[in-house]
Parts: sequence; C-alpha cells; structure tokens
Amino acid sequence: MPASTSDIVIVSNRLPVNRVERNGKKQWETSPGGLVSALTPILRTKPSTWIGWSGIHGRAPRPFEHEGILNYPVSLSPEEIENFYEGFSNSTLWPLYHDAIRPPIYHRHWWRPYKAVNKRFAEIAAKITAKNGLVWVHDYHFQLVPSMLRKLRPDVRIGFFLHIPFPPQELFAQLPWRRQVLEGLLGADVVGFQTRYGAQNFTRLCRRYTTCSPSGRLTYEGRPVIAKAFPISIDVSRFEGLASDFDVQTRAANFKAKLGLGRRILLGVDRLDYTKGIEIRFKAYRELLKTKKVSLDDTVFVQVAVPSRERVDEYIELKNEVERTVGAIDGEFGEIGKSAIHYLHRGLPVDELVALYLAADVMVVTPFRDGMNLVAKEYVACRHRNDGALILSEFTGSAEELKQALLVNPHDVDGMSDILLEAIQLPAEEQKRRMKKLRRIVTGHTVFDWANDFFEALDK
Ligand code: ADQ
Repeated sequence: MPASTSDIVIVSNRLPVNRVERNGKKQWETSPGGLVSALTPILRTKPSTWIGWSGIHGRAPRPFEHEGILNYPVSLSPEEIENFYEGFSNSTLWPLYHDAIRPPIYHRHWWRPYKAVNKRFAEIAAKITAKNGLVWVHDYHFQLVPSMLRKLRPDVRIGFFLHIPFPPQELFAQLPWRRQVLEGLLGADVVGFQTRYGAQNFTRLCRRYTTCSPSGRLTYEGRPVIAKAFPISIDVSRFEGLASDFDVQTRAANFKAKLGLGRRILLGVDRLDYTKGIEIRFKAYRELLKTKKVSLDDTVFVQVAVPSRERVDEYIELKNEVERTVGAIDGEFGEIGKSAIHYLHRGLPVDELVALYLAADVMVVTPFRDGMNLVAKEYVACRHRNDGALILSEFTGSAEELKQALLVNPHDVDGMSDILLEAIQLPAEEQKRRMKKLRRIVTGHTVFDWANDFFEALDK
C-alpha cells in the first residue's frame, strides 16, 4: 500500500474537474453538477480521492489536489474510448438499460476492453484505499469494479450507485454477459438504484442467474448485500438562490420580452439523447399548431439540447432528425420574426438555465425512459412563486416522487398533445396547488440527503 491512502474513494467515469484554458493558461476547474457538489462536503471531512478519466487523450496526468480533494486521473487509450466507452458502455448497456429504445449492440470485442478498464480502476482503488476504508463506485461503466475490488481488498466497504434504470428480466436476459455483470455488482455491500423498481429487478435477476440466496434477505457468498432505492436529487438551495437573484430575474424578463410578451413559453432542456423523447414533444406541439388549438401568437417552444456522445452513430442520426423536425415545423408554421421553435444546440451556464426555468410557463420533460431526470426537479426548485406547469413522463424516476406533475405517456402522441394544451391553459389556482406540493417534495430531499443516506447505509 502506498504511504498515503484515502478513507473515502469515489470511482466514476469522469473526474469532478475539467481542464480549461483561462487567460492563456491551462488549469483545472470543478465541474458543475449536483454529484460533485453533494459529495465535496463529505469528502473534505476525511482524506479522500476521486478516481476517473480526465477527458484528456493520451497519458494520464499525475494525481493532483484541487479544492481539497485528491484527483487520480486514469488514462484511456483511443481504442478503449471506442470499445469500452462508446461501445460497451454507450451502445450496449445504455440502450439495453433504457428499454432497448434503440437496439443494444452486442460485440465480444467490446466486452474485453470493458473488463480491462474495470480492472484498471479496481486496481487503483485497491492501491489507494486505507484499511477498512469506503469505496463508492458510480454508474454503468463500472459494474465489474465491486467484485474485482473485493477480491483485492476484502477489508473495504464497497458501495455502488446506478444513475440509470436497471431493466427488468425480459430485457436484461438478452445480455450475453448477464451473469458476470450481476456478480460484478454483488461484490458491493450496498447497491443503490434510483427507484424501487430498479432494486426489485436487480434482486430478482440475482436470484435467477447467480448463486444468491433464493429468498429472504439478499446474500451472496455468505455476505449480505443491500439492494435499495436511493433517489438522487439536486442542490436545491443553489437553484433557489439563483432563482431569487435580481440579475437572473432580469434575464428571465428579457427572455420573455424577446420571445414575445403574452406568448406562453414551453421549454425543453436535455442532453441530446434518444432516451429523452425530444422528437415526440415536437410532434405533439405540431399537432396543436396544425389543428389550430394553439397559434404562434399565444405560444412558443424553446428547446435547449446539450451536445452528447457526438461520435456514436445513433446520436449523429438523432441530431439530424431533431434538426429536420425543428426545420420542418418552423417551415410550416413560422413567420418572419416569429419562430415556432427556438432550438439551441449547446450547454448553457447555470444562471442562464435558471433564467429560462423562470421564464417558462410549461416545462416539458418527456423521456421514454430516464433513471431520475434532474431537469424536472430543477424547474420545480426555481418556481418560488408557485406557478408554472410541469409535464413529466411516467417513465422517469422523478415521476415516482413528483406525482403532482402533469404525467404523460411519451409513446402516446395524442395524449401528449392533450396534456400540452392542458398545461398551456392550466388555471393559476391549479398551477399553485400542484406546484406547492411539488416544491414540498423537491425541497424536502436534496442531493445532500441522498449522499448522506447512501454513506450511512454503507458505513455500517
Ligand atoms: P442525464 O441523462 O444527463 O443524467 P438529467 O438527470 O436530466 O440527465 O441531468 C442533466 C443535467 O444536465 C441537469 O442538471 C441539467 O441542468 C443539465 N443540463 C441539461 N441540459 C443543459 C444545457 N443545455 N445546458 C446546461 N446544462 C444542461 C443521468 C441519468 C439521469 C439521472 C442523472 C443523475 O440519465 O436519469 O437523473 O444521471 O443521477
């Protein structure tokens, strides 16, 4: 074991920092996002290390400290990025775990690099974790790390959290390496999911395909394994703070004025991913325009889509499809100086995002499947005036909690058109009644509660 070890070790695909250039100088900057801000306060209380890919091609930089946390960059070769990351992680597991919305691709030459990269991360974690320390592994890229690590370091407490859904047997059974993946996860003491359905699916599958206890508490190789839902949330006070900031509110008012006062603003904010149901919401909006239930004088759609996985074929096709649809709708209904859909294909700084949340009368969240969906919670956290309407797909983890949203089946275009219209016309009193309840739920369980709950379960 090296001279300096860590009591807490986090393993995730990306480090919590990005390499950026400021005034001609390259430096590390903390990544925005809930996970990093939720874990940072806990990690600062004990010697801690975060292991992840730095996003830099070629040799990994040496471990370095940034804002009180030790970062341990791991290198990925171009072949590993192609086979482990874009291949097995994002073209096999991602579609399989999201209802096979796109056909998952099974290649044996992707499985080997997946194992190899998992092994590299497990070995680093084994090397740097202090005696009886805690290792928390994140997400589908690293499902083999728990068992690999346990073999190397049986003294360590191991947690795993899956940020995406865990599929039912009908789908998971397709995976040629299903037993290995389940056994990989069973190396953990605590396996966390976004919803109880994920935990149930996992438990059932373990009983069927591994030597786990056939009934009662889940045990594997004589050891108890906790499989449980830990629904993730957001840094609520950060969003509330931004939403009550004068400059952000001014920006929201400017957005409204630019889009046309009196027009109801419908907003979509997503990573550009085929799981998010972006095309379907446009289809539903088009129906409303076509049947003249709404017009460009009274509504406008704003869609912000962050570029994502731009080298994977499915994502290139999706981008083209979304852009074609936006073009077609604007071509059909747009007027000079008045678009039906404003489409921004980029990430926005968080204050701008919050200004949009404040400006939006209707938030449209329509994934075909989503582990949680934080955008829905962010919108609610920002609506401190208890107004606005949230349309939310039944197939998101958030829908398990946000029952007062206008819930919709994203496969049903007619149903979605109806709910868009209902949201656009939702009376102020009804908006208030629903939003108050939604806000109570979101503010009552933050990402800090989520992290604490998980650590508590793990630290037993
Ligand atoms: P994602 O699939 O990325 O996360 P989501 O939960 O919605 O989905 O998180 C997206 C985050 O990116 C949000 O915080 C949002 O504000 C931000 N974002 C989106 N569009 C943006 C834009 N244009 N500009 C700037 N920021 C933008 C995965 C799972 C989810 C799960 C999370 C957390 O797929 O189901 O909720 O992890 O566990």
